[in-house]
Amino acid sequence: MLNIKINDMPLQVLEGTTILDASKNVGLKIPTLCHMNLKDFGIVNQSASCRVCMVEVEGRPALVPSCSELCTEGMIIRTDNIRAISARRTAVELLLSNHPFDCLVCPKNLECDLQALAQELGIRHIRYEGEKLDYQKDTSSYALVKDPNKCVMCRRCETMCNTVQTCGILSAVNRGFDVFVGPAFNLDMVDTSCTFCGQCVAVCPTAALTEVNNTGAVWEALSNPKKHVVVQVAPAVRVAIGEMFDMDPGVITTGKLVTSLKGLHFDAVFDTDFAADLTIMEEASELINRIQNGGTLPMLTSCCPAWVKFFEHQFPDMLDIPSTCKSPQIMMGSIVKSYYAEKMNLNPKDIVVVSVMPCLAKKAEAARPELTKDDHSDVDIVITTRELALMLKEAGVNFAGLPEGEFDQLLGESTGASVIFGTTGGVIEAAVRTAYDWITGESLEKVDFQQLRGIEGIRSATVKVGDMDLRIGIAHGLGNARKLLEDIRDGISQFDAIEIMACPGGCIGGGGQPYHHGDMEIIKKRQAAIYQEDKNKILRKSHDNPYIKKLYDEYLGKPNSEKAHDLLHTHYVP
Ligand code: HC0
Ligand code: SF4
Repeated sequence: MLNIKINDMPLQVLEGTTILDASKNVGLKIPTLCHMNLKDFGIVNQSASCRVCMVEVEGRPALVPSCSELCTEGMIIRTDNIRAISARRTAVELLLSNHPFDCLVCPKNLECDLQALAQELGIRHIRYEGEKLDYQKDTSSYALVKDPNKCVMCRRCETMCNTVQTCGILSAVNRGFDVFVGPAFNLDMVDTSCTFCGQCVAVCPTAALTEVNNTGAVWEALSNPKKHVVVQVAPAVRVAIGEMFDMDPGVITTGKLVTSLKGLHFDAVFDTDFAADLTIMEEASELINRIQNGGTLPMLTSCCPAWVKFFEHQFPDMLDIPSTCKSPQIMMGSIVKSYYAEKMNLNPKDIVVVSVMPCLAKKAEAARPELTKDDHSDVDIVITTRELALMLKEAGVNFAGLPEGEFDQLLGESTGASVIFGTTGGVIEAAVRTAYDWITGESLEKVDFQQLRGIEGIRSATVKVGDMDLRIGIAHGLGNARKLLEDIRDGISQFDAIEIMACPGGCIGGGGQPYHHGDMEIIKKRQAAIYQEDKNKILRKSHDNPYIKKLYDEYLGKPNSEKAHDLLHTHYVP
């Protein structure tokens, strides 16, 4: 233990503690900008580049950045004197000196960490206003927009992309005044091996990285009387959107969400969870088929589009391992434009499928040519949780006060198995619930598989299914996924089935969710809410969903039938 003093307060701290953490532990707030410490996921950005967290240490001629400076025995620290406060103000003013002043129309208005700091530090004019950068925005992708003029070189995105996701897309381009973070040679994002996971967007403190905003396209579709506009909502949206309306993290808002969408006048409000049940029917059948007929094992889940992009780019030699199932969002689009269109006597070309997703990669997924049939896409427009919240705010909806609504049938019923898709470990748990019943011919009583749950980056468990030991691997975060896949390729790990989700925590931590501003408790609360929603359901196995049975009886035949393959499966491209 070390003995230190902060602002005259004597303290004991463990060796290795930064001044910032020591201060935080006793309730002292030091402002930060570049700093990021997502402890539960082992994610730390300690570039100390912004100089916003400067403090005074007795005996040191210069101020020190509290985020990277470790406490030492006898250290005497002041976080609150005028010298430290002035230095912070100067650091922020220098950042603002070349920052665009378009806060009113900026996509991060009221969500921007730099704006919040300027407010917190009482900055009312910029003493050093100077030359501005004038780079083109990169709008090359379906998923994200990069505006180098708003980059403050905090390097948070770089840490997420390179250290956590191991994608290696983002690093410093140019030097001195001209510097910003972007891909090598300032390539367009679409020409890189970006997975569009959106984790860089999730942690960017300004609007240097934001999602492509598709809300205009949704408003336009809704106002076109010739279009039948259907909306679907992903599992993780319902446990997060409330945060945008001052509700506590982890509040389940499924019914309010449905009511809000009906209020926007969608012609039908469907649940991606229904399609998640459908995915399990196809995926569990594929797994059993591979196990019983000597097919390729392990089978990897394929519903996370950033993960799909990642393995296409990084493991082109292993493209026979992933399941061929389309993701639930795409399965829903495909079924809407076939089964539902037939039932409703609609021309698929007149239907617009809108998805509300916690994810940016879902925007890019919907545009994949492999997911286009007879000249129409399965899904037409994807908006994030944040974008839907903004639409509802535009419409003046009092979300927290809305009554509970019910999804529309035929594609609105779901089981607990599908809700847990939204968290790491959930897809594979859902698959096990169905595979167990199908392999053993018995009905599984205890459907909670605690051994598959948790937040560690890589997990493994063996589940007894009849006489068989089903070996399961789980990873979330692409760096963890890379490690798991390399171990499989090198023969170090052997599994039958593997679930991978690109975002830390799974979809609950997706790049399109309300900003968590580094508070991991929020992700944990969303996860707890997902499991609670599962518990609240009467039906908790996908194959028990009566509308899924009806879909197979009336239209698809059996899982993995020719028709099911045509509509619900895909292929991957290196
Ligand atoms: Fe997910 Fe999904 S669970 S990827 O995280 O599988 O985005 O929520 O919608 O498609 O269902 C995201 C969330 C989905 C899909 C589902 C899967
Ligand atoms: Fe990297 Fe993901 Fe951002 Fe692409 S979207 S630059 S892969 S963090």
